[in-house]
Amino acid sequence: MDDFYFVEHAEIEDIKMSLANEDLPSAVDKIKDYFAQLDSVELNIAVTGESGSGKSTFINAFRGLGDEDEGSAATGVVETTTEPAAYPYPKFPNVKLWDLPGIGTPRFKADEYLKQVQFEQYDFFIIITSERFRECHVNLAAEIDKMKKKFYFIRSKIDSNIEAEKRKKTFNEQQTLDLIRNNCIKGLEEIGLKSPSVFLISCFELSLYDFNHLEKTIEQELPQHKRDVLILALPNISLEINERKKKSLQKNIWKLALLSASVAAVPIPS
Ligand SMILES: Nc1nc2c(ncn2[C@@H]2O[C@H](COP(=O)(O)OP(=O)(O)OP(=O)(O)O)[C@@H](O)[C@H]2O)c(=O)[nH]1
Ligand SMILES: [Mg+2]
Repeated sequence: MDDFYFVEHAEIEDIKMSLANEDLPSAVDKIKDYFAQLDSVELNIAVTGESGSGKSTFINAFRGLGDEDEGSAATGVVETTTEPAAYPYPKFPNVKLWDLPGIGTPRFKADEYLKQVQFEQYDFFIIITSERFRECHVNLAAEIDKMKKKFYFIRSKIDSNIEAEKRKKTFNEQQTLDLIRNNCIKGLEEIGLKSPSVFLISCFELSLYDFNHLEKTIEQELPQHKRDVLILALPNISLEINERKKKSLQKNIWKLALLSASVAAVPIPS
């Protein structure tokens, strides 16, 4: 599957060859194989952080579900997640978000934690905090890096901070966001991380703050075949995401057109 990224170009050439040789059925078979392969691409996203940081709420939001919708992750004010639990996208079951147990308990050890949650199965990790980043977050990030996996830092519940700051006469939203971001970055740098980036998110207001930027960054850093699958699975929360979906679909339109044209080209028995 790792070679899939390169298959696309080779495969296009292959289909062209079949067509040039006037072998429509074999070109059609190749296109069918391509779509079957696309259906089988798996993407596993691990979501971790301290208990109560908003992991389960983020998972629901990232799948376009409300906290009380059918199939959503349980959320609440008491500790709810103790085992990794998979939450597939309703229309793309091979794309899964994993709700991992909370980190940061006194006995927390990053290497043991990663072993316990079977880190190899995830494509990348999302590390969430609703406050400052602490040593447990950085230790975990360092350990994930050691395992050659990617991670993204999220500072959650930004809506609560904005609401609280609004009560001040000198309130300025951009300044508040910059302050939170810089504070998080400084905290991460102080405990040993170089040039970290932090995404500010409110799961209650996805179209605000850095949600779109986070999605775009993840997409850009994924291999091509996984990128297409993620784009299609994401909820339609902004015009920008819809545009990206459109582009991704447009890439495959010629294949679908050829498939449908091939139906008309089947010889009719006398
Ligand atoms: N205001 C605000 N509250 C949030 C946000 N995200 C989560 N919450 C609230 O924070 C509380 C904890 O959220 P959960 O998603 O259950 O947290 P968790 O990290 O899954 O917690 P555990 O399963 O116990 O580890 C819930 O009451 C959520 O409604 C957010 O973006 N904004
Ligand atoms: Mg939870």
